[in-house]
Amino acid sequence: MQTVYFNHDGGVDDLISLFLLLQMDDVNLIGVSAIGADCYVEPATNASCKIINRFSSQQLDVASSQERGKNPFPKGWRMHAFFVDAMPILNEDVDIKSTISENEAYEDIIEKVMNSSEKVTMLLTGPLTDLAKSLKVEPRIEERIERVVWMGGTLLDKGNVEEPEHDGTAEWNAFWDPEAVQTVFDTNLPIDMVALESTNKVPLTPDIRKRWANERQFEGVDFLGICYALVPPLTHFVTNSTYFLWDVLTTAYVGKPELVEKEEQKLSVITHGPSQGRTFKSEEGRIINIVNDVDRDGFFDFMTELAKKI
Ligand code: AGV
Ligand code: CA
Repeated sequence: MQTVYFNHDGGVDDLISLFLLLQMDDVNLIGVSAIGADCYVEPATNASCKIINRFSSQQLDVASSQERGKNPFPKGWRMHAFFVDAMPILNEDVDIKSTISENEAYEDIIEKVMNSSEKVTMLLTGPLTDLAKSLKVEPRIEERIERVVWMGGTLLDKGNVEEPEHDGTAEWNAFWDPEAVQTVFDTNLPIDMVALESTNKVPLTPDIRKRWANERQFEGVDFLGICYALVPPLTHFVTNSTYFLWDVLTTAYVGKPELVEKEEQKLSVITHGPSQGRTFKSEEGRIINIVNDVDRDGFFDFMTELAKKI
């Protein structure tokens, strides 16, 4: 059994990650928080509560972050959380056990990690801002954290940021708050970084949508299909808006590590200038486990089977 805390930023794949995490038998989920990075934080927090109340019997209040990053996400992407939050499947009358926490995200992280009897796996599918803040406010959490599993970063020449004043070498979660990456890299925490090298292999494609459509008699698979109807698939070629299953792969890696390949490298991060958010190999860097490959079919089978469990 793994003890897991989940901090996310409310995108379609972040919210689906929460849904799938709740279906994993060997995961004890002790906390959830949302940050307004690739989302607006209010609908992201509300949607998270609704997913927990609808798809799990657990009581788990959701904490919301008040942090802001250096480089804001495009508004169009941030709107997705509103659409998920409004879905009828999340708005039926159900028992409301889980609500919004009184704590801010960083306070919730400190409280949950310090009170856990087991060491905690910190799963983050957005920027590292809340974790960095909790480490600064309460450095003792470091020894209570088993490892950090983060969707972010890349060693590829081409990242996924296409913004003025940037050279395109960074991944977005790192670009949103490069200093937070620096803060977390400066600890001794083991870090598994699910980089674009692996997530580039799991684009949303029309064939996977078709598969979910054909299995929509399962309520959880229907939920996947409806959520992924909000975002553009890979059809002709990759564009700036093409959707990948970045965070879902990161979450699936926690539940089924055999799905991926990893390599150890010493990495640093650039915090200023046109390459800010870029993670790169350097002798002065710190050791990171980079997840750089995935069994694509095994991954889609795993996530679709998890969705059938509800
Ligand atoms: O860089 C990937 C991260 C993941 O955590 N996010 C989306 C995932 O939740 C940012 C992002 C990059 N490209 C995007 C993103 C796109 N085309 N649409 C929405 N978000
Ligand atoms: Ca995300």
